[in-house]
Amino acid sequence: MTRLVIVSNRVPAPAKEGAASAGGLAVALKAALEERGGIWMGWSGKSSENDEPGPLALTEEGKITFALTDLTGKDVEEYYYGFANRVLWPICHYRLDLAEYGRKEMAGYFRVNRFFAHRLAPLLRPDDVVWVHDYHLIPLAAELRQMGFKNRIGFFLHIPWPPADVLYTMPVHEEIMHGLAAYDLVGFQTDHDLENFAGCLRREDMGDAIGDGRFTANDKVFKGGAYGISIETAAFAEFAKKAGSHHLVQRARQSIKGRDLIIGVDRLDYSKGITQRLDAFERFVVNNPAHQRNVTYLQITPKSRSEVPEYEQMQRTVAEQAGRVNGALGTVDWVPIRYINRSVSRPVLAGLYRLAKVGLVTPLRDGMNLVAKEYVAAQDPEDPGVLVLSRFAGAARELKRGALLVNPYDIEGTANALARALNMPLEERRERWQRMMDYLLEYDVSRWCNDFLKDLVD
Ligand code: GDG
Repeated sequence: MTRLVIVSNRVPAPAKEGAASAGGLAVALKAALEERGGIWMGWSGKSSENDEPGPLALTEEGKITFALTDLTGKDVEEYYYGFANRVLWPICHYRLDLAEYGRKEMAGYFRVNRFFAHRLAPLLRPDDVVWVHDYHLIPLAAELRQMGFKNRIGFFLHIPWPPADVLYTMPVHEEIMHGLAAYDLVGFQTDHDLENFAGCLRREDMGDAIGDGRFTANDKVFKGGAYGISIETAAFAEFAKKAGSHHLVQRARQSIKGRDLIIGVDRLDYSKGITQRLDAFERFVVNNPAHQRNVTYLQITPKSRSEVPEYEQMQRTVAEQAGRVNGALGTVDWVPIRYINRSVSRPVLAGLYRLAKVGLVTPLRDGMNLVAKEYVAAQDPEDPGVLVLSRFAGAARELKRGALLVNPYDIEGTANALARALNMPLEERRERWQRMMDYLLEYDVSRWCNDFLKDLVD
């Protein structure tokens, strides 16, 4: 079996608390590496003081070699914050109003990708299969090709892919499209993203879909497909069941006694629709006096990318909004919203999912959204909660037969869905949950990983 080489911006730390606690993606990719032997390369997360980052740091773990590189402060500023997170992230989430096109940042992005290619080159063997992850590293294959590498190279995009009208507002869209066309397989989360990609190829007569999952561009044929990422469903279900005895989960259960818990879990990011969701919860409480004082909404929101101005601003907006709603609707013995602006441990998170009657997952745009899948897997089969899910999450395409789908821009509609979820009879809850769970057990993260690698190698 050929070796596998994974390249991603960040590389996970070794798992300490067992499989499900590490996050499904890391577990699945490590298992694939363990099976075939291989390398996982990425940024160490550190920036070097000098202009020249030191040598690659290599660590062995079983049959896996982790290869980490530092970047310079300028690299991090331009490639990571500047282009990846202030251009590609907003553009791919349809937020062209938030994209900041700096020439320096664009150049930095391509420069760091070249740097990654040069760092990887001495480690690569001719028959290695390379799997590149996410928007930070789109030009990597083109750089490797330019250096003469003929290896199989695949790319998976974890975030959405926008339509041509949105993508083409970006000055370097051509380079980005050429970058994607340099891969042997380009994977997206959903068919919808794949269609958008084909539309982008067509728009400037660069290429087209030619059927059977194949595309042409630059006189070359390559494959493209939709591979919805998932979680370790069975392991996470077991993990959540056990998490019920965690002392913090018991304390949470005690503190909401007699009330229904609604849970929202998101990195603090404008794509997640947190402010619209708080509005919807407020509307729900106002419209449903019978539920007042009987419901608690818990929003867990770890900080994220605080160096980017839009995120820093949002941090204030969400905190103010939660405070305002609590001030307006709270009573001497009831706080409607509990807002936690930091990360909670994975066992506590799993236990809280299981406690909650409703999982409220309403991104404005999301590649997949693993929180939706984790919420479903964590439920008690005898008395499962209801998933209220945005139609703009990739997960909606897979879970639509069980979740209550909402348009997160429609505050009244989301408020109504909350009422419907909290009033849903047990039998309907069980049926809906079972449909979602059956799907998630079949299409778990190992399936995602194997399907992608099979298409890459075939
Ligand atoms: C990108 C795409 C795509 C969150 N808060 C805590 C915590 N989390 C964990 C969740 C979940 C993960 O973070 C978030 O994953 P999502 O998929 O929901 O969202 P992104 O971070 O935006 O991920 C997304 C994903 O890539 C994979 O391809 O689905 O669309 O945007 O696992 O549980 N974990 C802990 N404490 C927290 O407070 N322990």
